[in-house]
Amino acid sequence: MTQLIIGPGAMGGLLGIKLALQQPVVLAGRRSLPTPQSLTSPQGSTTQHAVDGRLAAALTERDLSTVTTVHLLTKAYAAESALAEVATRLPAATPLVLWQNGLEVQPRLTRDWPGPTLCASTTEGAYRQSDAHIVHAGHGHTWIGHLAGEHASLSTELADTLTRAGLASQAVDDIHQRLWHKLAVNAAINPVVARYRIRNGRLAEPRFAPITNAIIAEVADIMHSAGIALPAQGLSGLVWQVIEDTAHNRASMLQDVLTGRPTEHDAILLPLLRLAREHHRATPCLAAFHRYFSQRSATG
Ligand code: KPL
Repeated sequence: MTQLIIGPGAMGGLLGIKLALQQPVVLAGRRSLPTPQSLTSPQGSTTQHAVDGRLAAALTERDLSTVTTVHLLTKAYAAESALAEVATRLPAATPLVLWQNGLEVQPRLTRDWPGPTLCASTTEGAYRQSDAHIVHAGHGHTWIGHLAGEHASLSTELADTLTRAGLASQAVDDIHQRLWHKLAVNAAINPVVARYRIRNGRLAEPRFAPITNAIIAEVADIMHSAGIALPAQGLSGLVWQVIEDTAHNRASMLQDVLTGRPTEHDAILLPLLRLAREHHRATPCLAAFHRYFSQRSATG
């Protein structure tokens, strides 16, 4: 009954620590983690947790023989290669849960992975203060489901497990739409704040608001043309609400830029650009941001 977590970043570490209070957990990554790990709660108290942190490539078939679920929490661009490091040594058809941003990797792995493949979308707030210290900055909610609405009982079982571990979760049959809404919000915020190196709240300033609104209009047009339901309050309403709620945040893509990591521009922008091409929609802003980040990553 072991849960394997691949990608021991902030959210992977938080998930590992929480689940380990109930059942065996292996936290696997490309480098080993110090143990114990400190976890600071949203209320500010810090606790110490022994974790079974391992190098993914060194895990043997025997280490993996009791794995009942794989949670993949790497960045989107690293998901498939990280999974490939352990895939052939896992029990046949092990259920897989994908926690990535965007919608690049989820359809591919749902098609190719031999076991049931679920997607998770979360609003839990967490960041790593160091290799040995995770801060759970704010409680959120997690939704779990299959892209085509299959595996309902497995989704419910997993959501219950996460909820018992202290991460409020719910199984849903519309995870595809929820991932699209998250992608739309990310597309309107992340490229702009990462390019101009600003916190989310500054998007409301006269210099940046027109850019944000132009992206919102392009994304809403693409979703509408493709028949993807827009959020109840409209895309603009949702995006500006998230900007207000996260005004002090450094968005994930900005953090990637500031720490010299690759950005998730493909995972966030490519599904939109592809859909726009399919439906003959114009995307000058989205295409310009995608070009900017592609050139940036090509030149290092
Ligand atoms: O999810 C986010 C991110 O940082 O990637 C947003 C919604 C942009 C909040 O910062």
